[in-house]
Amino acid sequence: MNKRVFIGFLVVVFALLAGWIFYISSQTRQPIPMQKISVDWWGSGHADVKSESFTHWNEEDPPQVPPTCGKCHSGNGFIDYIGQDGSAAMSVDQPAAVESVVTCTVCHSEKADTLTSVKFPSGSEVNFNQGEASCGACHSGLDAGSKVDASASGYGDDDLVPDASFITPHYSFSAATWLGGETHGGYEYAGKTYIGRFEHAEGVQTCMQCHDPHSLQMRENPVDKNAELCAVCHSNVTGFADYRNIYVDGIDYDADGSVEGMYHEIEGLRNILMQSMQQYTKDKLGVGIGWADSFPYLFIDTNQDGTLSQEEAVFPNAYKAFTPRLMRATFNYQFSIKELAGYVHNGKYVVQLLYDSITDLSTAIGKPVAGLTRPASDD
Ligand code: HEC
Ligand code: HEC
Ligand code: HEC
Ligand code: HEC
Ligand code: HEC
Ligand SMILES: [Ca+2]
Ligand SMILES: [Ca+2]
Ligand SMILES: [Ca+2]
Repeated sequence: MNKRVFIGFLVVVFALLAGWIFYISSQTRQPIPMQKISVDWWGSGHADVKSESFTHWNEEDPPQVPPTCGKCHSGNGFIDYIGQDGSAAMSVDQPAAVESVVTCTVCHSEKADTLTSVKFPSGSEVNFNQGEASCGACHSGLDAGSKVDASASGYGDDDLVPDASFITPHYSFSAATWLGGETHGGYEYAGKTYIGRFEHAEGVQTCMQCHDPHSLQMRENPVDKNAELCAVCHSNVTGFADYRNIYVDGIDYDADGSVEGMYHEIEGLRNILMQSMQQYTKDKLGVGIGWADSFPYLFIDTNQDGTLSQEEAVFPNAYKAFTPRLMRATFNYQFSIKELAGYVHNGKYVVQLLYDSITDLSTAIGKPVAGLTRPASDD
């Protein structure tokens, strides 16, 4: 091989190598530095050891999270639930530790990696992508709307159910909202059809496409790192505060005369539902009702002035006069509140539930609410 040919050969090899390195580095995503992951996680609610979610049982004797609550309120309990501790899978077999947060090993283990389906309180089982089934397992809610029928069966719609209490879906049941009529998280009325999972749009269709699993915040915009994730499609969005003003179809669901963001349409319907509930309890049961953001949420509006004073919103004044019709409505009312992101996860499903509860109450109080719109189920 003469010198010239050899140099030519080297040039070709070098070019191929450079090309290959360029190709590889453009293909493989840089791994996220461990330090960033830790910092992100520490800043999230999953790491908040002082939150009510992880300290609620601290005063019990002994301080333990009971098995029915342990799956979601103790990292240690979740590890038991998936059987990573050697115990039976899909059941919490022992009381779990308090102040045990959602640590790295809750989501990163052999059993967590192979978890691909989630059982919902309605009994429905739904397949999830790898890594997202854990989100679904803890953000599924505790009771589905069907619990109302189970508790009130045998009573007429407007009969008082003895010893009844407020049946609620629990908190942050985002996966149940997202899946809508596929998992029947809300109280779904007989003869009505409900929107299933919120397909939304390409790139924002699953938990992990929107949420960073460590910070839990919204991911970066794949097109423009300086813009919001949502701004790719919702051009009015420059920050979190604008999410509430997003609407697409331009429908005035709550008939207040203006087309507003999905968040505000839901809020409007919820206010109408509260007025209907107040009218219903006053007319049919002779008692006032109101909602306040403290357990158990529904209280007697003693002086029936339509609002709850501080003296009225106290535990001993909890609302207890439930009929099956009122249980259905109050379940959906709570469903629209205790998942703060329902308007993003599946707004139209929430609108359907509120609309149907308003309609159900109006047949009893004989006062139809005009102009409201129920989203179609076939979108
Ligand atoms: C072991 C149960 C469990 C798992 C698994 C879990 N979460 Fe959570 N999550 C919780 C609890 C409990 C809270 C409330 C924490 C608090 O109050 O500080 C929460 C809070 C949140 C919040 C509210 C934001 C915040 O910072 O508090 C978001 C968003 C969230 N989780 C998303 C997810 C996603 C996405 C996944 C899957 C990658 C997931 N969660 C997996 C139990 C869980
Ligand atoms: C399927 C998962 C799941 C189960 C099971 C579960 N919870 Fe929760 N719970 C949650 C999530 C998620 C939150 C987080 C709310 C938040 O973001 O602060 C929560 C919040 C709470 C809170 C705090 C409410 C507040 O206002 O901050 C209490 C109290 C609570 N749960 C009690 C219980 C009890 C008691 C049980 C057992 C009977 C139970 N939970 C079972 C998921 C669950
Ligand atoms: C709530 C569940 C959850 C918790 C808690 C969690 N992770 Fe993750 N983690 C995930 C999921 C899901 C992915 C895959 C993310 C994806 O596909 O982008 C992931 C990805 C990763 C990756 C790969 C990142 C990359 O380059 O794409 C590392 C490393 C990691 N996690 C480490 C940790 C550490 C360390 C902690 C604790 C500080 C932790 N995780 C806590 C769910 C979790
Ligand atoms: C389209 C993007 C998107 C998808 C997909 C998505 N989320 Fe969210 N999620 C959000 C936004 C935005 C918020 C905050 C909204 C707010 O607080 O106003 C949120 C809030 C939450 C919260 C806090 C709710 C509360 O009551 O405090 C939880 C928990 C959560 N998401 C879990 C999930 C889970 C689990 C999935 C998958 C089943 C999921 N999210 C899918 C965008 C998304
Ligand atoms: C890739 C485009 C795209 C991205 C990114 C996107 N969306 Fe959407 N969004 C849509 C489309 C399309 C619809 C209408 C879907 C439907 O009605 O079935 C929609 C509907 C909505 C709705 C319901 C509005 C209504 O009137 O029914 C809300 C709320 C919403 N998006 C919030 C968000 C948030 C918050 C983000 C960012 C975390 C986001 N979207 C990111 C395309 C997108
Ligand atoms: Ca177990
Ligand atoms: Ca409106
Ligand atoms: Ca009052």
